[in-house]
Parts: sequence; structure tokens; C-alpha cells
Amino acid sequence: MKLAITIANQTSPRSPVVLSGDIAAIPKVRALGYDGCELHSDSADVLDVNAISKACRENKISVSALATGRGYTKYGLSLIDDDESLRKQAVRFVKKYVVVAEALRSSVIIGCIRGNLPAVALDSKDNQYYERLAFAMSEIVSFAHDHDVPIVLEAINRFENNYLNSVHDVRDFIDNYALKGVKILLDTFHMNIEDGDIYETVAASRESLGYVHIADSNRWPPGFGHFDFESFFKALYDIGYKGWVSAECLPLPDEEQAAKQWIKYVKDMEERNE
Ligand code: LER
Ligand code: MN
Repeated sequence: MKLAITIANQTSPRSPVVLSGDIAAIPKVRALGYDGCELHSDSADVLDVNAISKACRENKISVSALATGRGYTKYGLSLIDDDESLRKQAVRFVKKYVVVAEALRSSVIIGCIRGNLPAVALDSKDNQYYERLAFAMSEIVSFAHDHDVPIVLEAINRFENNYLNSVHDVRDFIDNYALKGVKILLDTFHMNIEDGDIYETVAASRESLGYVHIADSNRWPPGFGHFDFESFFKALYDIGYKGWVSAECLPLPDEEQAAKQWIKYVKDMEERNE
């Protein structure tokens, strides 16, 4: 598995990003033992591709993925908005990330930007909002395919998004709408809330797993909470997962200790499963 760490311009004890400083944090990534970084930004427009590529080359790391969630949390853009022009704006927002991801050879994450269902649509899985998401995603996926960029769709817990919460929900959605090429992003923090048997959930994702976020049950680095990492890592090994596993946890007790604890814990797990 390849190990990545999240970077943003700033960190906060309430937000799951480990390193602050954007490009200035890139030299720390290799020094801390990671192979890559996952970039969280306000939009694709603020990502300086040349400067990021140069810093990554100099430090012998890759960019694992670009997060798009701030399109929703900061600008309110949703792929299922009732207003068609805003839906199109959300699609354009993600496509700009795809262009940057092609240059950086990274994946693009679809998480919070899928938006939330209005109250009237909450109790049915057969409604126009799923159709809308599928329509928006197929446009993004076809664009991403032309740019050779993988798209991963994240299962996010019910307190942040009100649909596609469990890994099972996301897998069903991808299958029902035949979104070929879209892989699942498993996040252990969300799985702890939404999914039942951890081993079975990962094992059932054998064909469709594209990316992994790791935080403990309290979103601290692994080892500070009570998530069942034994079963989780055993399942990753049993299915032969070789992709990115990323440190998306709170920067606690502080950024450096979080980065060190995360990688120590994950490398211990890797050794025990070898
Ligand atoms: C995004 O990867 C995620 O996990 C959300 O919970 C953002 O906070
Ligand atoms: Mn996540």
C-alpha cells in the first residue's frame, strides 16, 4: 500500500486534515515517511500545478488525490441542486480538479459535493436526486476518462451527508447506474458509524475499492479510539489492496504527533499482516 497524508492551507482541531501550509508542507511529507500527499483546497484554481509538481519531484513524493468537498462546504455547490445552473456549476467545479489531477497524475474525490437531499426526498431511494447525481457523475466520469483521471466516490456518515452513507449504499449506487470506472473510497471514520461487519464490508469491496481514508472512531489518528483496525487491515490484505491509504484525521494532539502516530500505527499493521 502507498501511504499519503492530507495537506491544506490551514488546519483546525475540528477538521480532518493533518498538515497545514500547502506547498510549504510538501518537504515534510517524505521526511515523515509518507509516499504522497492528498491536497485539500478551496478550488482547483488555487492549485499551482508547476510549483506542486516541482516540490513533489524534489521530495520524491506523489499527489495521491485532490479533494473537492469545499465546493459544497465553502460555496454550497451541490451535484443534485434543484437549480440546474448550479448543478452545472458544481460539475464545472469538479472538472477543473480533473484537469489539475491529470497534470499531477492523481485521483479526484467526490465526497460532500454530492450535496444533501431535501427533506421530501429523504425516505426514498427511488427519486430524481439519485438520477441527478448519476447524470452529473457520468458527465464527470466521461470527462475524467478522457483525461485518464480516476474518480472515487466516498461513503460519508449521516451527520455530514444525508444519503449514500454506508459502503453498501455507495456500491449499490455505482452498480445501479452502471457508473463504470468509479471506485469506492472507504473512510474508517464513516464506516465506524455506518457499516456493520468491518471485515465483510472491505471484503465485499474487493472489485470496487479505489482509495482509503484512515482515522480512528473519534477521528483522531489510529490508536487513539476504538475502531476495529485489526479486521480492517486483515481484509485489505486478504483482498490484495495495493492502492493509496491516506491520513485524513484531526491534527491532534498536534500536526506532527498526528502524522507520526498515524504512520507508526499503519506500518505496524502492515508488518503484522505481511
Ligand atoms: C471527506 O473525505 C470526508 O471524510 C468528510 O467527512 C469531510 O469532512
Ligand atoms: Mn474521508
